[in-house]
Amino acid sequence: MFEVKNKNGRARRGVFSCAHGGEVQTPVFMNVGTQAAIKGGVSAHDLQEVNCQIELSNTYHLHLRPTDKVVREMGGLHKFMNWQGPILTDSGGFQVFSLSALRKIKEEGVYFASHLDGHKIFMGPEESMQIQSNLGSDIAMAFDECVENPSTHDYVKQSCERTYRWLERCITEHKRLNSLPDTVNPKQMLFGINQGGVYADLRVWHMKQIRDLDCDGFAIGGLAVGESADVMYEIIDAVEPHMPEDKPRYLMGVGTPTNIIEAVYRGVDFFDCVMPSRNGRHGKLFTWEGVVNIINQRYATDPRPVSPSCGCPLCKNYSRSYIRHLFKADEVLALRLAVLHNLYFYNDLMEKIREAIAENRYEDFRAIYSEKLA
Ligand code: PRF
Ligand code: ZN
Repeated sequence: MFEVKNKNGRARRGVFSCAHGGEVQTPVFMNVGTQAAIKGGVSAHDLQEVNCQIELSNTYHLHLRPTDKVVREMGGLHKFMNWQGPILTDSGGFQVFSLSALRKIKEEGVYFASHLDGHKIFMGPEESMQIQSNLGSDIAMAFDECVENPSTHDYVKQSCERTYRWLERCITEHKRLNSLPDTVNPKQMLFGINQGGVYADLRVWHMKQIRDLDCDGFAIGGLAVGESADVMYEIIDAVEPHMPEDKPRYLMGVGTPTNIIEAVYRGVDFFDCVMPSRNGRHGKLFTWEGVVNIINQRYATDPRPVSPSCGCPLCKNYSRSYIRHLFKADEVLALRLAVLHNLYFYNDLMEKIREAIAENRYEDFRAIYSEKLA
């Protein structure tokens, strides 16, 4: 279920619901727990404290370890990680390309070697749907090829034609799995993924091909893979007018606060990114005044919280001096507190974005924060 409640220019404030959890307010940032845990020692329980609305996990990683069979036997991903809110699983169609060695792409799917122990694996649209069905996520992503940047127009054309055929196979298999009597989550949704590299003509062709297929939402994939932010915005500008108005739009793996503000401005509703957890683990803390590199000497005796207005477990309890000390002393608590802070910031950013759209002042919000946050 998805409903757009307000529009402010192309920016949309909406409400989404699925089999788990209450209503999800969009635009939303999905908090990334690749292996059914958030890196930096953050649990599903902690996610509630940072106002997370949706968690995201990965088909590729969980298939390799502990395997989707184990997760299924444990009652599905919600029970396994003890997160009762919505979960989206990425299809493996990106991780196979970014992590595995020796991959060979054929019409039937991808042959590759595990990044853990090198053993040979095959994954195609049907396998990806079967794994995601075993995981029991609320939203399954279609199996796609995220092409490298740069790639030739010829190659990208062939690839996105194949990704289109893969989506048709995903839909067929997804319907079959949802109708089996012992399916973990028979209400699992499926989102299609637009590809086409940096070529606007291919992007639009592909979007027009997939927009009428039976998907619950549509993602824009294949961006934030090395092209400039301006090229990314141009591609969103080209594709967005061809996306259904009444379905959620998800920009995969994006991005910085500024990237998110700019993409919301162009009509995107869902985001995910490892940036808050990855940067947090390196002592880079997001604030409304910009990024604070907490390891800097200037914070050694700074008694203030990282961000006075922040309601996260770090800012409510500890000084800049203390968190800096934890980083310098290599305490794991440093990572945990920093990641909690950054996730809180991202979820807070989305809330402020939603308020601005609802109050018809998104243009002003963007003018202030798009530059300030970067
Ligand atoms: N496809 C899938 N997952 C993704 C991407 C994609 O293109 C990206 C690209 N930024 C991130 N995650 N399936
Ligand atoms: Zn904080």
